Amino acid sequence: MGLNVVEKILQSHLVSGTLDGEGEIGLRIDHTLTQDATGTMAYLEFEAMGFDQVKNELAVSYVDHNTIQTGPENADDHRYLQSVAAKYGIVYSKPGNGICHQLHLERFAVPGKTLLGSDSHTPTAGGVAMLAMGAGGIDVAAAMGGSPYYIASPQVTRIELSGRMKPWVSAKDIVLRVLEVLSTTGNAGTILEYGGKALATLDVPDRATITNMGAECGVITSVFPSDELTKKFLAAQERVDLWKEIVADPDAEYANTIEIDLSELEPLAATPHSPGNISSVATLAGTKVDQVLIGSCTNSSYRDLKTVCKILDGNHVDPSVTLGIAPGSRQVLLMLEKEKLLSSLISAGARLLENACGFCIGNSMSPTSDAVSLRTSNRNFEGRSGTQSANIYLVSPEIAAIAAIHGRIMDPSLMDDMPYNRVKMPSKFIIDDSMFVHPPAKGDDIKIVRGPHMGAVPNNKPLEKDLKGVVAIKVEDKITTDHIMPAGRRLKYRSNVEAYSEFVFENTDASFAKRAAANRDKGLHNVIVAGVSYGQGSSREHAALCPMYLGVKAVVAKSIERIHVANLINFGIVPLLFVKAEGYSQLDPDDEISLIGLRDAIAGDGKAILQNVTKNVEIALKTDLSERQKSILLAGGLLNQIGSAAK
Ligand code: MIC
Ligand code: SF4
Repeated sequence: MGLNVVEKILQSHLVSGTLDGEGEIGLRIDHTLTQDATGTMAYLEFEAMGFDQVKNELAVSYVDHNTIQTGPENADDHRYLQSVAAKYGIVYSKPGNGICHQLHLERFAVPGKTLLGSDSHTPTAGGVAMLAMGAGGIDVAAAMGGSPYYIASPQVTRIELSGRMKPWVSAKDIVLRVLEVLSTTGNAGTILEYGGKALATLDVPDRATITNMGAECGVITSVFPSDELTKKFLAAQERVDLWKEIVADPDAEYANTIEIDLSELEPLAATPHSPGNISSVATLAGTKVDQVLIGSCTNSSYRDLKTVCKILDGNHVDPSVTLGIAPGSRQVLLMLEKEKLLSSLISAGARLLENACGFCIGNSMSPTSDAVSLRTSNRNFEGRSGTQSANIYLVSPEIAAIAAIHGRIMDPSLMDDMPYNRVKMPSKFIIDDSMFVHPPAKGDDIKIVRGPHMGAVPNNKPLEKDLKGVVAIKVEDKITTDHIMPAGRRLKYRSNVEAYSEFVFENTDASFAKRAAANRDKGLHNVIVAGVSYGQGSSREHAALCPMYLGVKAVVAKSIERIHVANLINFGIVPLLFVKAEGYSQLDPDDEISLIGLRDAIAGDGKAILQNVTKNVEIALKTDLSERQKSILLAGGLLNQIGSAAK
């Protein structure tokens, strides 16, 4: 039987398990990436594990999230990251260089290799046939120390693309269509592999938009084949020597196939408050817009911004709209500058923003109360923008730029006066790697510089025999890591778990952190009760680490998303699922609960009975853990386990 692209890459990196879609597989990791918001903790963990050098082929530490620098915390963290990078053999990308995923695609991504990143949009590099996965920082730290990364032996779904996109339809609409089909839940063990005749119409930057936002489906990753267009992209980046062809064998098999005819696609939008709420732009036409923000790792490439420049050229932003534009990298900026395109943005009245995450993570450009904000980014979770009452719509750069001019969402198919020019990828990009700082050959003498606001990685105890405590909070379906651990103005506490923990569930239940800490101090175990798809979205391990610090010992949910399950296990929090969905309605906040023999249940078959002492009912729970996961949980987390092995 022939192999598909995913199987080819997996097979050449397999260190344990089999590709039969059952159980867990271990993969050798070639590249790692971190960004500053997750990186500080990842490197503290790397240090705590006791390694003296990174062991994987290439490790890059990007600074792109916390570049606001109101107060010294962010800058101190950047200095820590730079010193750690020099000491342990890591390439450091300075703030101002660009967004990690855009930069890794441009300058480092290699077809056929594996990449593990402490950011959920790491799959962006799948645009050049890299098997690129997001993970919690501690998993990335372990991979830098040479450990394999473990995923469920995946189901590969083929997305068969045919036809050609109409004017005003672009890559964002393809991935929005995929989200419409797959939704944001229930895809945890899946990898998406793109194929079909229409691949010839999609350059690497288009492909990277698609693999980037595929993360919103909750899949392991998304991958395109490596073909002639991949070669063209690598040649334009002066890296053609790294190209090799990786295509599916003609008789390759897939668990599922989804067909998308690009010629039938219309411009689409994700409406508030989920990337999975898809509507056509035509049905939203006329909606008044207050803010338009173009950028983020999904849509900030040269292609995207040149498209915007062309639309804005000779036009002006509507007086009632704020338009902000954040290029993805210095390369993008340099290209626009060389082609004298920046003036079209300035003349149109756009605000030029730093080439960083910025608005996307809600640490700048929060819109007005109740605003409608149109963005080209990938997440529109409630409150993520920094304005709880705002309504965020996710669209392509084309749709965003037109709306900025008109002050409302426009259906471009009804606009005869605006010609559509599809921007082509250049045959050569401007290369300037001067903001990557390479480590010295030996970092022994380098001193790590720690800012006064940094904390230590908190310890956890091995899993106790019984769980006895309270339901500390009960939440609904689709609770994202942005709900659990807000970013935005709280981002600057990322390197201090004690300080950051005060904001757990801040926008859902402001008294949670205080109550949980009080329970912990009384010796009670805290339990989080949740609905479907708990822990969607970001890879931020703080959404497990900070609850652990507050004494959370278990999450009991209808379902939990992939990266978050791994993060919970890594910090010794037991992920438990209701055997019957009605178990959810038998638990309320503050109920006294106990789970006698939890440790034995985890070591055994994962079946457990939770006693709701307050209501006098028994609720059946289960977990489905590999032997590896069981031993991490029993040890009280990965740090306890690897730390003792590395020393
Ligand atoms: C995000 O888009 O939510 C982030 C911020 O990039 C996160 C990482 C983080 O929380 O630092 C992600 O996607 O993993
Ligand atoms: Fe940065 Fe936004 Fe991309 Fe996350 S989704 S890496 S915050 S640009």
